[in-house]
Amino acid sequence: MHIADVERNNLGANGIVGGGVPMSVGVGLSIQMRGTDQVCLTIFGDGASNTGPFHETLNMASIWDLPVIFLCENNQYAMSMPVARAFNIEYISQRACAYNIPGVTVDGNDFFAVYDAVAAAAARARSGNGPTLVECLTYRWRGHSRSDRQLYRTREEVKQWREKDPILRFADKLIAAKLLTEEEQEAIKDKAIQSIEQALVYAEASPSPDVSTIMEGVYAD
Ligand SMILES: Cc1ncc(C[n+]2csc(CCOP(=O)(O)OP(=O)(O)O)c2C)c(N)n1
Ligand SMILES: [Mg+2]
Repeated sequence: MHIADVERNNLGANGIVGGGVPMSVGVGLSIQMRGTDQVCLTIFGDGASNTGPFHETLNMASIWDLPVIFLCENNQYAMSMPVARAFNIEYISQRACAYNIPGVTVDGNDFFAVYDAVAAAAARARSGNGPTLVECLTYRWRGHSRSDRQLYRTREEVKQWREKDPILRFADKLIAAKLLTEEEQEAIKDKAIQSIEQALVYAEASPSPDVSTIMEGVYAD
């Protein structure tokens, strides 16, 4: 969960649901003040969009026309809470109207639909017109955690969504457009599996960090 790679402009995920969203106002303001053509993309869940910081952030990004894209990964559940019980609106993107910014909902399992929506939001941000809320409809295939017995949903529901696998749909389109062969697809898959296996071997062979480093990177006000 807590991956970050500042050198590649990935400022990190946050263990506090909704906690990462407000960072986008700081990043957006920084981009605006420095006058670069960067855009901040902040990704959060359906559950996060029911937290207070989500609303405060959209409001502030809107009044200052910040170059931010709010991307809500609506995977239908916040732990065991289905969106149908947590929202009284059809689409989370409808909330954008409260902040006078565009809000769109796309098939989050369709690579091209997501690409187009994010590209349009990035173009708008770069032209100084401010943020966009993009809601991507998708699904969480597995339980929230290993101890999740998933009693709140049916196997049939999971099966139906597994059939909409975004990676396979993307590959099918590339193959149909003759941009990819089935052999190349297999080779990409093998390479990915190999790199994961190598990472596992590397991690298991690496020494545990020294106890003296336990407080590194930890701070409190
Ligand atoms: C402020 C806060 N409340 C509760 C939790 C416990 N919690 C961890 S994940 C989660 C659900 C998050 O749902 P969503 O935003 O939809 O993200 P998803 O897990 O579906 O990616 C909750 C309630 C937390 N980490 N932080
Ligand atoms: Mg969710």
